[in-house]
Amino acid sequence: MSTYLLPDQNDCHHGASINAQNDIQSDEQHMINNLLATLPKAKAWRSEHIFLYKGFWLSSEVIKGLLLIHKHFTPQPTDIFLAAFMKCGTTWLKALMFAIANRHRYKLSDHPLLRTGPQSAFPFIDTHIFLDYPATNFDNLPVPRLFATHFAHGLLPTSITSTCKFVYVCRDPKDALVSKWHFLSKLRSKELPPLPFDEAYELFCNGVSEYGPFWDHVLGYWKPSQESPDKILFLKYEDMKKEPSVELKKLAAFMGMPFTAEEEKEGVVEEIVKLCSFENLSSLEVNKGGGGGQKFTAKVVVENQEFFRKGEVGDWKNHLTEEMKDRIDNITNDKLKGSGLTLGLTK
Ligand code: PAP
Repeated sequence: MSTYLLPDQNDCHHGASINAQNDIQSDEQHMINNLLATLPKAKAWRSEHIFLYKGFWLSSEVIKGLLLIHKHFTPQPTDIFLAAFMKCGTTWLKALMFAIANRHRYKLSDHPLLRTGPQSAFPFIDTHIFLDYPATNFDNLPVPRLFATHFAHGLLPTSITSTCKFVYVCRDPKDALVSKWHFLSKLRSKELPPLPFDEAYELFCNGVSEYGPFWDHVLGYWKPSQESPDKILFLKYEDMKKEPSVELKKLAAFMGMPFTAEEEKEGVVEEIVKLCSFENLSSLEVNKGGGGGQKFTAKVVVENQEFFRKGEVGDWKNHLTEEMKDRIDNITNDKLKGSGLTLGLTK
């Protein structure tokens, strides 16, 4: 059963009547199986195969999640989605957004994030939607309801993308690749041979990895963020590392909860930055293997500690040769050309 933090009740089970079974009705499962049978497939990083669905490579589990979101999720205009490609900053942003939204409910010195991993701050909808199916009920979540997703903008129902605000965080693709390879290598099915880094690199450059292609994902949010900056806030991991307070203030204002002059004077911004910093969160017992984590499928639970590795900009230098770096930078330059977006060291 999934648990999420709710105001004034720590660690509440969320949902009015949650069914912990992965209880997809047989006609729906049948429909999903039929769909999977028609999709092109490729080597996955975690499991055996990923499937090409509407231009993006997805695991069978999250395709199921996506179909259920389309069928069952009713957005509210106050909902705020945190969207990102894998390993670009979801854990960090989850903590920050939760801390911003609930700053009048909790004392920062005795904050639930000190006892519970950021994964529990709010639901990762891609899988949550089917873990609790068919009784998934998000009505208990406080307003604004916060959701995280790795789905590309174009894959989500327009009922969501036209109604809700999105915070998108992206990162130098070289660091996202390295982080993703480490993460999914740990989760990779033991029945499969390990995925060597060079092979993962090749797949990544060809766009083939869970939720990829990376560049299409980023552009899918970048373009609408330029047209409607009030609807999509586009953040970069690197900017957040460099000037966390500046980015945090931007984030709070976008969420409709700007810091008051008094809060700023009292140092609330800096305190939230500190609470949610890699150094602080990764040193907490609960994030060092002290229990808790994120349930991805009925069988796969990822412990909190797996979401904290180095938390640095530029770790790609320890994994990529000069030639590998140039190739990926060239792809990034090509793909982003004319968009006005730069990533990593590219121009
Ligand atoms: P997800 O896609 O599985 O949700 P996500 O949280 O987006 O993962 O990314 C994890 C990365 O963010 C890790 O990067 P690394 O492998 O390069 O180290 C992780 O260390 C980093 N990270 C986690 N929490 C923070 C934080 N509070 N501040 C900065 N970086 C963080």
